[in-house]
Amino acid sequence: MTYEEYLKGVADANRYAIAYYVHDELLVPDAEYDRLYHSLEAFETEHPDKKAADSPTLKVGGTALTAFQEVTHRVPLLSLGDIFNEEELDAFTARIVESTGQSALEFCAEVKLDGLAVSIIYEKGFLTRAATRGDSRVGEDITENVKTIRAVPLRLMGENIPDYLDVRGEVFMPRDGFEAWNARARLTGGKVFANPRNAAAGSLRQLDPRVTASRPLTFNAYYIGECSSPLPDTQYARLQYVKGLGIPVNPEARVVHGFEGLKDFYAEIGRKRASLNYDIDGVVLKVNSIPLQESLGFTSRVPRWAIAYKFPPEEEITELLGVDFQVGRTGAITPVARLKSVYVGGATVSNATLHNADEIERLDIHIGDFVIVRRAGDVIPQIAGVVRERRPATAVKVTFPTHCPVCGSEVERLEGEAVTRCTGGLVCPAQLKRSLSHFVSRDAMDIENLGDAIVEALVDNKKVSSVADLYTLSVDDFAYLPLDSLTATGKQRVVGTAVARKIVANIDASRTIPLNRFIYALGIPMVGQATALTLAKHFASLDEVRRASRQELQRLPDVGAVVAEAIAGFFEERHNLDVIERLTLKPEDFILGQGLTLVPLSQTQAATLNAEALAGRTYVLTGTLPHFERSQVKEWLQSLGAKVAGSVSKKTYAVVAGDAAGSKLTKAEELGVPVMDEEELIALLKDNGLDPFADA
Ligand code: 9MJ
Repeated sequence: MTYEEYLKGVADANRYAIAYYVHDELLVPDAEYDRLYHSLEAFETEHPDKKAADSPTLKVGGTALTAFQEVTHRVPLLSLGDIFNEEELDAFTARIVESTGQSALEFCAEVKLDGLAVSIIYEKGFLTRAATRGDSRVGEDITENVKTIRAVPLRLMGENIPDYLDVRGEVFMPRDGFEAWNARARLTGGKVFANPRNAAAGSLRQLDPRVTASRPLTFNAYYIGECSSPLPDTQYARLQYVKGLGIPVNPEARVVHGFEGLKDFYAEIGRKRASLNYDIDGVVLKVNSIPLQESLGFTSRVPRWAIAYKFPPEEEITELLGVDFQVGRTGAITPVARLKSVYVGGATVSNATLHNADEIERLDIHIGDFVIVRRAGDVIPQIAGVVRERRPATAVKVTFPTHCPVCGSEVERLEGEAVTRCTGGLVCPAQLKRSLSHFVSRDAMDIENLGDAIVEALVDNKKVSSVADLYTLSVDDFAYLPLDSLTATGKQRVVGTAVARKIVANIDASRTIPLNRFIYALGIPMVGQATALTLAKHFASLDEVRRASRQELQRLPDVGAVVAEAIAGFFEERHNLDVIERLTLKPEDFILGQGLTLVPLSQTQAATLNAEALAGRTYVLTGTLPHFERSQVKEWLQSLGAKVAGSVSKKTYAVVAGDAAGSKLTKAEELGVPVMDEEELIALLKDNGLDPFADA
């Protein structure tokens, strides 16, 4: 690579990054970007003296500092006044109408990002300094840390780059990055953050920029503190100007009119709040015209032309009443916090996950503690922290049980594992109930009418001690099963003959089942529908899957060492083999005298499938399709290498929508994600060698 080629490579890489982070456009595939990046790295290793000041390789972070330097902001960072209701909004707009004499006011309405305010200075187009807000006049120099944020360009882009620019905005951690970071930290014993704001603050306050570089931070600009070039004369146009220089701005910002426009914006963002990929704590409303802003000026502390209109919080304090330990299908014991009900993040919360034993230790949580509950987006409620000062003297430390709360077997925690498990296996009624529920579920054996209440009753009345026993049950076994609930007249409710007949017929109908569904139904740890399908496609029979070595398993797509270990380990357990044998051989005690028949994938499917055809694409299914079940469509798409997700995002490749499609379709339309109907889906499948009508 020549020096000229290197410089062009740097410019290209930066152009791709700005397209991605600022304009949400992918100009080249990831692999192409990676190749370019590595070639730049290689050149820099050979010619360290020629390394460009805006090379993307600088994003990994340079040498560590010993302390942060103070910096005095040439123009102080603004803080905003807060309002909480419509009356206060009315007062805010009325004041502006009165002092400007204008009634048709235009505002720039923005979301209020909940991160850390920073000032970033560009000189002659290059990022030269970044600082925290501090006390608004004096902050800390965090230049090296901010330089590692992928969304922050090291060099501005475009034609008329100002000599000097001080741009302000928020550094924050997106929710997906925060969740992924914490999930990993919980597995590996790393640093767990209470919320994305703390995560962003903690990540920026690192003396070693390489640590900051490892955290999924991003940035949105919302204000210009100072600029040497003439600027547009509205806030909204200034945001577009900043965006044009290659600095990301939040896409929700827009111009609205008058009190009604502000009210609508607040309501609309409020509805959208849970589905955004970042925390916001309100909206920021700014008079759009800069000359009007200047005429309005400041009160002693805050501008008269802008206000923060806050949302109800996504964190609240409540009391920990107790901790339950739930036992899952694989014996994993999950602590669940029972809370005094509290309204938070748009819902009443009375339970929150405590994840595992480490989390209980980390929080040093006591029954009777006041805890901070966080409920943001569609993630299950979490305990973000404990308010230590409010711990009552009577509080009792929570300890993890040494024995299973359901069956009394010892619990064990394997080396390097985050979870603690009950060792009782299917002797444990809790595990048996969950195994049964999974076994009969729609994507597994699809045995209808056999809901959780009946499964509970079967186990509690000792009608079954493994999933194989299902096939030995008669109509009478079900008909007189007592259910937990009472009838309206206070009598014991039972399943009844009509439902019992249906269940037995449905059990019977499940005796012939595609191999992939059966593998999934077994509930092998780490084996979901996609992996089950991979196994069924690769191996002709269950026997072959059972006998496959760890090495053989690892050669399959998407099967790593951990999954291979889980599969092989499952088939090494005596009681699992016993259950499978009873299910698939034809023991006399089975009603109708017959076990299961496992059908391999049909010839048409197995022979023509190109398992990579749709690799890298994520589809979302919604609504009712005229001819096919969603679970069937999901299998087909997965068999062609696609992923099928439950919710729509910018990364969704397409949404397959049937009748009565709801919010997912709306979301797809909002995000501009392509939508296909069943006919288009059939064409797609056929184009890739899969005829959906062949198996019908
Ligand atoms: C936040 N936090 O998202 C401002 N902010 O403008 C937005 N903060 C702000 N604007 C001037 N969108 C001072 C603060």
